[in-house]
Amino acid sequence: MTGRRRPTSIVMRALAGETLARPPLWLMRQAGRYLPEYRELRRGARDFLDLCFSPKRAAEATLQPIRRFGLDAAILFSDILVVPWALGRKVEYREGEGPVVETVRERAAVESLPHDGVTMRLAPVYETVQRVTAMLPAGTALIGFAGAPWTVATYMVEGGSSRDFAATKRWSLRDPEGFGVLIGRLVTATIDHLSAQIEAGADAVQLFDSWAGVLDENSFRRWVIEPTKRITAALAERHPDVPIIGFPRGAGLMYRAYVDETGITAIGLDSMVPRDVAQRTLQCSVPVQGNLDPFVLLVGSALQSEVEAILASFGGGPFVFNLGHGVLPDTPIDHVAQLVELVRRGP
Ligand code: 1CP
Repeated sequence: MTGRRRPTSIVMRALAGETLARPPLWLMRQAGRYLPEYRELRRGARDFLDLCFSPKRAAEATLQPIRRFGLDAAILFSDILVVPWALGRKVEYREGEGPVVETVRERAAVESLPHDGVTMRLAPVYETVQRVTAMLPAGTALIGFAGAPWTVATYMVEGGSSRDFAATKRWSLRDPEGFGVLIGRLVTATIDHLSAQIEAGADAVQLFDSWAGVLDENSFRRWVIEPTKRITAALAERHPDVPIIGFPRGAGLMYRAYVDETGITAIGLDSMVPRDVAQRTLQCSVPVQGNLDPFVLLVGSALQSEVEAILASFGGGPFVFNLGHGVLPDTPIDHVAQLVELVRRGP
């Protein structure tokens, strides 16, 4: 079972380093609650994980934004927390509260996690990939994804979302070896999970390191760069032609080391990164993706000028237009349609 390749997709061309007259466009969290058709689909599912693990419905959620806006890539409908779930932890999504994860806070708990079976438990996700692959318009790429080990670890250690990541930072500083065992388990699970998505048909994959920005330099090297490097090395061996987009949100001045040292193919920029710096110091090495502020899209009044500024900064090199983080649930659909129009029209 080998994934089909979509050499005609402009996303794949940009990720391969080509500069295009009009950049490809997709949006992080392009599926989800801002779409009425998603809310309808969600009502029909028992809970969010049920939706993630129903291939037919998850495929539908993946395709909804493609049908509505004709974006250049679809992103698999799933979540980063399916990996802790596949490692045997309870995961629940409570309305208005965010995810709740059964905690892992010491080495003994890590050692009790199952050593294999992750891809077996996540088989419905790969079935979703196969379904989407069969239904996508030619020229629309399919992006698979996983959370990066550090970010997934924060949810497992904190038990959910966090403001200060206190428990994770304490553990990683007090007992780096024990915490390192958790990171190591997540590295392995992530490699297997991404490989299975690629084998089912994903054209490219993205690693979401949403909380990379909260670490000091040493910790960033140890818990963000090193694990990412191990993942990209293993994937490059198994699937040498599949691009890997790294998204170390909030990495700031560490973006450069991340690009130089991890082996990722392309870099996702958050909205805080100054574009002139990113253009000079990152786009010369790898294709860039980003970085419209999701609030600019939500409010709408500065949309045109921001899109023009982004195209002016990055349009002269390999570039994939995206947001700097996910679409916010209150974003008006019209604003997304306007954004697509503005990017298509070009500078
Ligand atoms: O109520 C609902 O319907 C659930 C809302 C929702 C959705 C639509 C969650 C809960 N996850 C998702 C899908 C999802 N998550 C996708 C696929 C859809 C798409 O992108 O179009 C992806 C790529 C994710 C990735 C994800 N999940 C990240 C990384 C990106 C980011 O936003 O930083 C993270 C951190 C999560 C965890 C998560 N899942 C859901 C919530 C509410 C959260 C917590 C976010 C937080 O702690 O702030």
